[in-house]
Parts: sequence; C-alpha cells; structure tokens
Amino acid sequence: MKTRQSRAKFKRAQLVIPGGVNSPVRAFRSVGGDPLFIKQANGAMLEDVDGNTFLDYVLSWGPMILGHAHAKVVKAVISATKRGTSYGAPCAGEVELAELIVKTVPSIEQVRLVNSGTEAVMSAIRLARAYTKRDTILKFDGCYHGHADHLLVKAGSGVATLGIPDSPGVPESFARHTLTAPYNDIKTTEKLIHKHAKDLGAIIVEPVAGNMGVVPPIDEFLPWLRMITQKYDILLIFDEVITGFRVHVGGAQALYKVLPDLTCLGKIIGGGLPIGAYGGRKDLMQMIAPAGPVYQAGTLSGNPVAVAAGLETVRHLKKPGVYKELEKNSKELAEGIGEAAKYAKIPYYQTRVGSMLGGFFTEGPVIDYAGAKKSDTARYAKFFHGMLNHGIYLAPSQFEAMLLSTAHTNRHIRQTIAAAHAVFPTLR
Ligand code: KE4
Repeated sequence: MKTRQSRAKFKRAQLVIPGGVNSPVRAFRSVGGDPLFIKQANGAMLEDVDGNTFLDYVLSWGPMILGHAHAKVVKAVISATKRGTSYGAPCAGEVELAELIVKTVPSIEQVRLVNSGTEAVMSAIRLARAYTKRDTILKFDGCYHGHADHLLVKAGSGVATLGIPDSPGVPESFARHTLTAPYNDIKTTEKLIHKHAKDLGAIIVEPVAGNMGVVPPIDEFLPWLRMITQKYDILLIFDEVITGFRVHVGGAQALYKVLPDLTCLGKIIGGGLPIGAYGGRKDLMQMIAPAGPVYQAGTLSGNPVAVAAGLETVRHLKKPGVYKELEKNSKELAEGIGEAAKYAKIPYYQTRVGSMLGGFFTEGPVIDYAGAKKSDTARYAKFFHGMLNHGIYLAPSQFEAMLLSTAHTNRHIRQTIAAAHAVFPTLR
C-alpha cells in the first residue's frame, strides 16, 4: 500500500502538533506504523492522501452512523452555514434538537447542549455534586468519560482505596474524590458504596462499555445499579456518548429499560460536527445557570451548523426500519468474522450490542477491563494491519469499538468477512 503522502504529512504534523495528531488514539501508537491522512470520505468509504480507499468501521469514533457526507446532512450544513456559522444567541435549531432529544431519550426531560462529550460529562458531574452536596463519584475501570481531570483516574491499590491520577497534571486531591470499581462487578461495587455512601454523590457508567473494546452489561448490572443508587439516594449518570442513538434510537437506557437520573450524549447528535449534551430530570436540570446556581457555559454551545447536522441525522435515524437494517448487517458481520476466526483456529472472543461490535484476541469471556487486558494486543495489531491491507479500516486500538453505518451495504459486509478469512490465518 502506498503511504508516501501520509508519511510526509505526518512528519510535517509532528513539527507543530504534539504527536502529530489532535487526539492520541489517532496516532496508531498501539498498533504500530504511521496514521493515514484522510483526503475525503463518502458513505462507508474513506480515501487517504495516497489514493488508498477503505471501508470505514471507525466512523469518526461514532458520529457518522449515516455514513460520511450524507447528502441530506451536507445540504443542511451548507444552508445553515449560509445563514451564518455562529450567533452566540439562541436559534430555532438548538431548540428543535433539544426537543427531539427530550422526545426520544426516555429519561431526559430537559437538556443542555455543549461542544463535546467531555464537556457533557464534566457538567453532569458538577450538577450531581451540587444536587447531592456529596463530592465523591464512582466510575468503572476501563470506562472512559472524556479527559476532565477527575475522570482521568485509575483504581487505587486494593478496592477500598480512592482513585489515583491516571495522568500527570491531575492533582491527587482531584483523584481522591473518584472511586473505581470493576465493570459488571456487583459485589465489589456494593462494598464500595456501603463504605463511602455518606459522601458518594454519583455513579457514572457506560451502559455498554465501548472504551475497553465493547463489553456489554451482564443482565443484572444496570437494573442493580439503578436499584442501589435509588436506595442510597445517589445519582446515576449514563454516559451514552457512544451508545446514544447508536444501540437504539433511545440509547442503551431504552434498550435495557433502565432510566438514569442524568444522561451524557455526544457524537451522533452532532452528525459529525462538534457537540455534546447532558440532560435528565427537570428538577436537576433546573439547577443549571441561568435557571439555577450551577454554572456551565460555552461560546459555541447549540451552534446553528452543528445542530443542523445533528437534526438531519437524528431525524433520519427515527425513520422506521433504520435500526432493523443496522442490526441485520451487524449480526451478519459479527457472525462472519467469528466464523473466520474459528476456521483459522484463532482464539477470538466476540461481543456485540446492535451496531457496536467488539472482538478480543483471547478465549474470554470478557466482562470487565481485567478480562479485556488479557487479550493479545500484538495479535490485534497484526489483525489491524492485515485488514488495512485488505481495504478495511478498523479502530487502531484493541480497546475501541467496530461500528457500522446505514451506508454499509451487504456487499461491504461480505467483503469484510472475506478479508477476515484471508487475514486470520496469517495471525497463527
Ligand atoms: P469527546 O470529548 O471526545 O467528544 O467525548 C469523550 C467521551 C465521553 N464518553 C465516552 C463513552 C466516550 O467514548 C468519549 C470519547 N470516545 C473516544 C473514543 N472511544 C473518542 C476518540 C478520541 O478520543 O479521539
């Protein structure tokens, strides 16, 4: 595969951008090699600056569920742009998108638009702390909720201790307010809650984990979390930045019928433009300035162009049959890849929730981060490059998701399965 142009651009990028990328995972560090610079994208396809084309299963990490440059989204963005790109004042589009979110996501009665998932999560946590007047939060190992300081925290040694910073620059004092527990581990989580109940204000969870690879909740996990948080008067926050409008039009909360107190959204609701949102019970959201005392603001929040792209995307997703088609293709793809691994006798533990697919190079089962970390990441790197050479662009990390769009056709699915049959045997 020719990569001269990408390599030259990457060299140039590293002179002026740390690591040559504006977000670490794009740098291919965990799979090796240099990142490809994308020239354009359309539908399910990417084209890089050397003219190589790929079937895209990253979809900009989630937003592009309708595929790239969807005609209606492009048209909406162009016409919004012609009316001005930002007013810093209310506009009809942001109200329409808020109304659509309120109508579609079961637990959301009011919502605030922001500019990223990180911003959505940090605002939801500030609100939860203000409402409960308790500062400690609990997150789960392997779940990622953006890069706000108090969430870049890893498990302290032993379960009972509070978190420790997972990045330089995060003060110990911040990490001290963050507890971590293993995902899907009810027993350990219960112990932590009992021990810290008096100052535990909120529990935040990815209802389907998408940042340790894809790890679904075990059946009792989410209902139990809802029960125990109600029992201890702790707020339950669902981080649906990936799962929102992905695994179900109403998100994971609609799929699993478990309603959190607050929900964080992002990605899909912006149709590929910068966006985030947090919302939930009206009594909580009414605490947000200027309605209430909890401050949160943003120059480009509710941006007219971003909301135009988001509106077009969400309106399309609400059409009948969209998720049924996504489910059919995703199921066929997952089964096909699984068969290819089995045929090649390569241990490969698969997970899937709707059009969110995961695959770990380990016998499995994988139900938490410790299990995910047992997977053979060197083998994943070889698989990644093998598939890339067959024109299939997967996430350049074992700990991400493989995502489908409505632009992925059955022919694409069969092409991907054929590539897997060619690549798996080379991993022996
Ligand atoms: P952003 O600030 O990147 O918009 O969203 C942060 C975030 C919050 N919550 C969840 C569950 C997320 O997955 C994310 C961001 N997702 C990663 C990929 N898994 C974005 C890719 C990147 O960091 O470049």
